[in-house]
Amino acid sequence: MTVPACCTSIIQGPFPRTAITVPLMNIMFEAAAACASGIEAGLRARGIKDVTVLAWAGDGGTVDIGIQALSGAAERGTNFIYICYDNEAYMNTGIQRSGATPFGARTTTTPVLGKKEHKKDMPMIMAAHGIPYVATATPAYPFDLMAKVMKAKEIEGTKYIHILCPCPPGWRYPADKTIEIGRLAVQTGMWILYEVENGEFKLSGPSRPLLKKELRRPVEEYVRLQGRFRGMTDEDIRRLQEWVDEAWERMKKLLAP
Ligand SMILES: Cc1ncc(C[n+]2csc(CCOP(=O)(O)OP(=O)(O)O)c2C)c(N)n1
Ligand SMILES: [Mg+2]
Repeated sequence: MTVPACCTSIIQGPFPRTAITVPLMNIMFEAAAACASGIEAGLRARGIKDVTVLAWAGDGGTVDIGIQALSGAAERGTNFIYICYDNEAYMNTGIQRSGATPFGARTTTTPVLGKKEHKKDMPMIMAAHGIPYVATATPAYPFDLMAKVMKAKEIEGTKYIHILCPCPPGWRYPADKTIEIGRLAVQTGMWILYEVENGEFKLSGPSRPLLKKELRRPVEEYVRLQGRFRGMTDEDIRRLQEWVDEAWERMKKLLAP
């Protein structure tokens, strides 16, 4: 496993008190995919085939600073799984906005009015690399998440999984609402659960009925539960809703008939 600077660096802990039970390299912020590429090449050179190489990085470490190393690894077809756990800001250093922060969210670098740009669509960027497997997930649907990781493990080549991870202090809500907020992200359509297998797009269980707009809950329900969105005006919420609906229209065109 490789882990760049992020909140996981804290969970993994300093040797010998690590909570992770596999060999792990804590690497520079931008280098998760580059380091994992090196490990994969080393294993290949030694003829070792029964080890899964996993890069595990935050959204800042993936969609901003780590994107070039990740894109290079995907272009080379590096045989590894790259997981981005996305709490939608640089949380370890105290909530700075990232490319993955959604429109309207207040962070320490987008203080009063919230972020004015929309979230970068990283899973689609990875799908455009033509890699064999891309998936989105959230721990609010744990069996869907586990099934995707197990599937990725059996596929040869570059696999990318993007996990939306609600963060109580960063999103400003009580911790016992974590599952509810993860589910609302999906039910409002803010976060679409899908897989791209060899170029073929497929919606995953909880997102499948939501192609019908009337079955999606309004994004306002998701926004109102979180303090980070407190600065949003009604017009902002309308804009966010429009962005969600447009994402679904694009998804509709990509799905196999
Ligand atoms: C080159 C570099 N710049 C800045 C930092 C400081 N830094 C450490 S962790 C972090 C935030 C990481 O954000 P993200 O990747 O989203 O992971 P999270 O902390 O949210 O889990 C930053 C800015 C660093 N370690 N290296
Ligand atoms: Mg983050």
